[in-house]
Amino acid sequence: PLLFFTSLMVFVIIWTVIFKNIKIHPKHVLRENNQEEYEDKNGVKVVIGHYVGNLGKNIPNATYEMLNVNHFNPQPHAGQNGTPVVIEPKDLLIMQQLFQINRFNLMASDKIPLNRSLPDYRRKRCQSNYLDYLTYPKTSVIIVFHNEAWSTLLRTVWSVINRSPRELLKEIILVDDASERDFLKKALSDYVATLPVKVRILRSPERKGLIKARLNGARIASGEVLTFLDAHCECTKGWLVALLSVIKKDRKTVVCPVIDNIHDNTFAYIKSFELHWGAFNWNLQFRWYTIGGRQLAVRKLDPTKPFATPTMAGGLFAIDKNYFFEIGSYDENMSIWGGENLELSFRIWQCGGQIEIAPCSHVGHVFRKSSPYSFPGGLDKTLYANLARVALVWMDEFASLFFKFNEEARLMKDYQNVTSRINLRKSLKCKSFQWYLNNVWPQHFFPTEGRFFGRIRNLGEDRCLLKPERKGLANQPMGLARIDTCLENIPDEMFVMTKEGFVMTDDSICLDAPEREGLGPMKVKIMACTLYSRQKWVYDSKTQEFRHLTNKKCMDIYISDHTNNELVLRDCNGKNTQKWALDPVAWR
Ligand code: LR7
Ligand code: MN
Repeated sequence: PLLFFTSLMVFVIIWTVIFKNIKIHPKHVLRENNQEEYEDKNGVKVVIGHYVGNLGKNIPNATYEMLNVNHFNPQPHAGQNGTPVVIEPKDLLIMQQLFQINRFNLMASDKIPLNRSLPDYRRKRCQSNYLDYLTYPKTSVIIVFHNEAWSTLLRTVWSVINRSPRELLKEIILVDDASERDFLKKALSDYVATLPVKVRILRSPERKGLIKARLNGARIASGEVLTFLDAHCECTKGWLVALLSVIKKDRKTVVCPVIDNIHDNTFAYIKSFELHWGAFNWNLQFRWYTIGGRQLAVRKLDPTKPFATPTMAGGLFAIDKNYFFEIGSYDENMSIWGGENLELSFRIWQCGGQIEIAPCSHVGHVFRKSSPYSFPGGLDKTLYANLARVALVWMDEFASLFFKFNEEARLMKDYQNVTSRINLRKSLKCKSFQWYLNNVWPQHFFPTEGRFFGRIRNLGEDRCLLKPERKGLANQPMGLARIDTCLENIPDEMFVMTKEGFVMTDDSICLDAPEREGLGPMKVKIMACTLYSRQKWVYDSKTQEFRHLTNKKCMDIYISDHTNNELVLRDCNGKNTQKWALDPVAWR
């Protein structure tokens, strides 16, 4: 058998070298997947992924033909080990044109081999965690796409093939959501037939959107677990076992990887913080915030242990297939893009399941600044209609808060028939949204029972607190609006004050001031909520003073001239600029 095995190996290597035209050094090892492994001069192990059917070699290059350019100029070492791609100055103009097609740097992506190597991003301890992986449930990986680029789509596929134990990977299902590019038709079908893993392609005859496309993929999946990925991801070592082990322990836990960033311009792989979880703001936009105290404690004890998250980003997660259908899969009346991640998250938590992030699972995703697709019927008919459905079905009285500040969604709301989803909620005996906020996300900034919600108005100067508009809100001075413009009912003027004394506004922003005096007047700022005592305040309804809990000073307005005024802390003096009214605003 040894002789047979060696001669087989020799044959395989000769075959690959001749037919795939790869020259390898005698001391190098060529793995089955065309990744070459060797030790460099310093004895450091190097892994290089060779080209395996990038565009421009033998695949029709429709996107470039559209622009009438043929730029493809392979760089075998581009992007290896997650490094950034450098584009030569002479190519910059074409690079910019190509960028528009997918809203990421297509030229850079196309230079990187489809099976580029990536470092192991996990903590050391993760390596010994999943030794019993052969007992885990098997999975179907489902990837939906609409007009995706060849190189990003197939690099996603190759990263799954290269970095998942074959024993756990039942199949990869690609769902083509009515793409309009030729190379995603026959060329793709022909190419996937050559892959060492079973890859099936489902085609939607018309554009359905990612929600219905995923549902179609899920229905035909033969794996016990469904693992969803966006079409521009890269899975890193150990990503799958860390997900499946969670589902093996409890089939009602839905699990997400840590989502790293593949830079939209350089395609560098950038590891992200493991200290974030998913939540959302008053506009129902998905947001990453710092994880809660209980989860921090879990991480301190064991940073490899999965921790709970209030919501998921939506694109990357694994779920037990039967559980997925038991709890109502997706809302089929949601179209194209958006909102389905919150709908699924609320449903899982409110109906008895849970969502976790597995820190030993790292998957990269190309984050883009804008969307390359058309939204048939416009954004209002898709995203806002989807979000209106989320609110109507799952958010109880808090739906009114969302509709109050979102005209687009408010206009769509009366056209939604959500009866079947409400019935689902009843039949599953799901808990209330208030329960969800209190128990799953106690750090939330929604106006639940016993909290003040409204404007905070200064009596001396007729101004009210205003969340500054600029991005990157950390450590900025609090804004102040003149009272005549202060009645516009915009969310930036709304504050929640909790029983514990935190003054919070949308996006987990809190009123903050230093505990001890430094140089100059103490400024009141806004900061990401930490729920530490420096963010605690006491409002005295008799004296109408707003005092900082630890330094006992009073919130005051300091006006130096007409354009410049600031919120500061001063010794309490009973003057009118230290008097504040809390004006409640009705939202129910
Ligand atoms: O009509 C469409 N049909 C599709 O098949 C529109 C899109 N798609 C595909 C598309 O090709 C892609 O593979 O759907 C996938 C998601 O679309 P993207 O990548 O354009 O959007 P995104 O990355 O901004 O999407 C995030 O939000 C979406 C809301 O509907 C989905 O939940 C995505 O899965 C989600 N992506 C992630 O969670 C990855 C991490 C991003 C974050 C945070
Ligand atoms: Mn995406």
